Amino acid sequence: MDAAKNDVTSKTSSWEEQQRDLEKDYGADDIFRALKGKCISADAGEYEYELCWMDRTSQKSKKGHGNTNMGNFVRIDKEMADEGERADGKSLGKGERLVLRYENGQGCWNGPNRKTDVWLTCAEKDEVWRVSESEKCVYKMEVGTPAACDAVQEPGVRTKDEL
Ligand code: MAN
Repeated sequence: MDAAKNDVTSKTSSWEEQQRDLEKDYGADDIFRALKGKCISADAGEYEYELCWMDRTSQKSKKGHGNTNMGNFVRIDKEMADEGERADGKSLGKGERLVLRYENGQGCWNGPNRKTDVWLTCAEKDEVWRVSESEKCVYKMEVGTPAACDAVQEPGVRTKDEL
């Protein structure tokens, strides 16, 4: 009897977890659901920065000073990018872009909890292009990904409002 009860309890909680997951915003056509659980990273100076899709961003010290949470995924927004071209082609460019918000990361000494805006631009492969810290503990990641491609934004192709 107990075994049967335990089975019902665990199935109920797994069902509830899946219900909550279905209510999360995974973007148009649920495109980010496929990326959930995957991580990509980039080397920058003292740190290695990591983006785990729909999960968290983090900063790992190369000198072994540990791993700092830079925010947990909260929602998908859209914002206008207005950036010049770059020789390597890895620019946010101009036009509407998806921005993934990661908030409430590890507290910053004398400052806010760390947070990250992850700006996406259509590209052929998932790659963290650049990471910057605009103010203390407020980070911006620029990321290329096929998940941001649609009819108006194809890799390497200028859209009308970019011309
Ligand atoms: C660490 C890093 C930096 C941050 C400082 C704030 O060194 O997370 O990015 O600016 O802490 O004290």
